[in-house]
Amino acid sequence: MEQYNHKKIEVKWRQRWEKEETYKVDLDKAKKPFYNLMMFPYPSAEGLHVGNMYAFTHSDAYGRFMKLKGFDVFEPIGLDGFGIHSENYAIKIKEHIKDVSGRTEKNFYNQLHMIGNAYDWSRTVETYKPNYYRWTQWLFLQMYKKGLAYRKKSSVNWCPSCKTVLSDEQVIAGNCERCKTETKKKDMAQWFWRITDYAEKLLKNLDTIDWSEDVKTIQRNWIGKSEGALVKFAISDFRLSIDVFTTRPDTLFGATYFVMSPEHLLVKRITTIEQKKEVEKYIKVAAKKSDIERTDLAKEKTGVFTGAYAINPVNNEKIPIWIADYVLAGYGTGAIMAVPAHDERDWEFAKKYDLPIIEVVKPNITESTGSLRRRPSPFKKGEEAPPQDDKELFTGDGVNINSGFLDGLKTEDAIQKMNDWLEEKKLGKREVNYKLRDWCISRQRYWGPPIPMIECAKCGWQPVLEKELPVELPEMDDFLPDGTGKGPLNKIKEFVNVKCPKCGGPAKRETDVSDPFVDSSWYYMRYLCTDFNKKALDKKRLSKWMPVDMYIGGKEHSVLHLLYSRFVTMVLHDLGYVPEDEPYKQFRAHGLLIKDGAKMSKSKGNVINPDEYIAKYGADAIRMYLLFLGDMRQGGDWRDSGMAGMFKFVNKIWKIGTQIATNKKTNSHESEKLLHKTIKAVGEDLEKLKFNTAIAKLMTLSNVIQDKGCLKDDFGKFIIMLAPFAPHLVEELWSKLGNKNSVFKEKWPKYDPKLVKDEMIELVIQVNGKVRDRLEVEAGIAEDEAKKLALESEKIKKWVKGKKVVKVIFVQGKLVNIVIK
Ligand code: ANZ
Ligand code: ZN
Repeated sequence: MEQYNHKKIEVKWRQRWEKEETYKVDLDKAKKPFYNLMMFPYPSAEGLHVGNMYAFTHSDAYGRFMKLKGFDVFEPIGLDGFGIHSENYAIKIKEHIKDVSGRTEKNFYNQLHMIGNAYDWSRTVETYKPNYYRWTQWLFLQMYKKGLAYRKKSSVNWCPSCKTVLSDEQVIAGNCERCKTETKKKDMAQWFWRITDYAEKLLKNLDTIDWSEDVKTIQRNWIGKSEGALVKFAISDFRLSIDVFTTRPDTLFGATYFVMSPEHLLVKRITTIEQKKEVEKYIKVAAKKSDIERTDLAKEKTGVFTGAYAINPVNNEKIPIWIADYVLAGYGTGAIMAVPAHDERDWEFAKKYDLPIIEVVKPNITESTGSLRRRPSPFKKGEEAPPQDDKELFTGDGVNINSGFLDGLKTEDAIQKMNDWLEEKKLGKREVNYKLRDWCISRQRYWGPPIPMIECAKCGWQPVLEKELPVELPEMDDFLPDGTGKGPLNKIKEFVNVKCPKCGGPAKRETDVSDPFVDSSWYYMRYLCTDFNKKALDKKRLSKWMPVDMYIGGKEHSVLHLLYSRFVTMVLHDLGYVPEDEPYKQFRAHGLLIKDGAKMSKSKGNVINPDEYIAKYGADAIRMYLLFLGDMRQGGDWRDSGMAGMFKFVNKIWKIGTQIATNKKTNSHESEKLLHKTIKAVGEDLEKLKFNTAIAKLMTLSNVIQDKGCLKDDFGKFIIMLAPFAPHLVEELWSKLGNKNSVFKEKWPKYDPKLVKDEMIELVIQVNGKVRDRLEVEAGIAEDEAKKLALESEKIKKWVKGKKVVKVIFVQGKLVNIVIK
């Protein structure tokens, strides 16, 4: 018998697909459009990582399944080639980034061909080519015109190793998302995109999109909506007042001191001469800490008294003003009223500096939700504790005490009443705050699209005219960032010195480039419009194809790419360029692929190189193995033994296939029933992206077919189900069965409902022991299902109507008895 020659077979089919344009979609004529998207890869020169392949294979298997279900599946691919990772690699190997990029692209696309995905290769997109980044710059200009792009000096995140600023989303637990170096805060003027204008919409729309729940939760928390009030505190001995943001205006009677962030602009003004030295010292120390350190609950609180006092507006009490770094400059108003009895941080601070504590909310015994913490008493038995120590920290909702006009009210009512009171007296107002900050998009690096702005001494910042786009990235040899805070482009005089687009006078170009996440914030729409050279996007095209039907990718982009691209889509929608305001109808996150229980990493030497394995086992066997490893959401653990096992399975299918094709064992009906059950079950699994269980079911069926044989036609149905996973192998077997066309021109097989049913039995339904109905049901019917059917029977309803059902008894395979009173 002919051996399974994966090398020959896989190349043969890939060439045929290409020649016959099997996966090319006519975007305008497609009748049942289905946009199947996988995340934009940013490969290094080493190329395809098996982690990419893991994600892509799942996405592709789903796309192929939808194609077999009769959809016109558009599955594009491209390359996100701009960015620091590419640049750093070029620096490392001492080659020019342009040459490296060209090579990377070639190698990467070759690899992508080899894994056998159903890509439409006629619509690739590469972010570093002028015909793409021209439109990325156009996007900047649209933002600018809408007032959503602005330049501001502020305290931004600086990565000392990448020598550039980063957005808040790119700082993960204090470290650079890319190189893991600890970031610093630096005061610099940068370009921002006003994503905060869309905070409410970004939050609200989450309820309308079908995404992995955990990713939605991460976005909700990141947006961080919080409803509260702004309260005005007058400053004693000054004609001045300072606002605080609080989520608990009901605790105002318990505000016993006031805290400003060390960076608050009014600190210098109110600090007394006596306290000046200490305050200045403290400000210096605080400036060195990251926000993460400052807000870490486990860290000991520190602070300094300013010498000044604020007036609590509800009782006109003088309360001391401190500065402390647990209050952040960038949130709310950068100042708080401290309520130590009901806020954990304030509690610790008050204990440390011996500040007064007044309890104003007590737990509502019947419905308390918060936590009550009594500190272990430092006093021995018999000793008298000072009165302050029987105070308790209580952070939950409850009932007000010691609060004048709020006494006796429940927290939610107390909040409303206080807010009404504040608004009436003009001492405050209701306020909504978001944690989300504007997106800092400028980068002091070379390998990105130059930001299309020009600064004129006379006219200020001016946008480059749209017809002048692209602002081409000039060639330069020494593109290393120098850490001065200026991008490398600043070194090229001919690039920098230009004429002002407005007055024609001498002006200077912006030399920062934009964040690579800007490139990837809109690529999925460009895939659909690569044939338009005079505009970025074509609305008619987008109406037909957007939003993306299924997007599969990593969770690590939850608040990066997945949030940015939603924002950009919303803006372009509001500007009339995009018909819908959400980019992805469905998003499913996949888990991580690991190796022998550990994360793959170069230092451990356990990185799987797909090329090597493809050469040894063929792409189909690897695809099958990656899909079989575990549930997509959980990720999987690669083991070479498992890979070898899957290779055996692929060979077994080949063997059965060649037998059936030569008419051996083709007159048996014995596997028919299982075939139809499998068609039903595998279809249901694939709808839910449960590739591993689908493959397991096909393995079971293959055993039965091997044993008992099957009709040629039925074997055809079996391999169509395998086609999403092992497309080359199935094409070859399909043609061996005598078919002329690609198997992907076929339809997903239909099951015969009669054959998927289990044996039927007669289930007797009794009411109080008397037979009142008989139902035909599957022999294996579950208890719940049987009881439900019994109670829904029209005949039974008559007997049960108006009575109370006391008990329902189920006897497997026999009867249901309903006991009524
Ligand atoms: C008084 C109070 C009493 C508070 C109480 C809480 C409990 P979220 O939910 O995160 O919005 N806060 C306000 N601005 C702050 C800043 N810049 N840095 C640090 N903390 C700040 O939290 C809002 C609460 O966090 C506010 O409500 C304020 O403390 C504090 F029993 O005000 B609260
Ligand atoms: Zn000018």
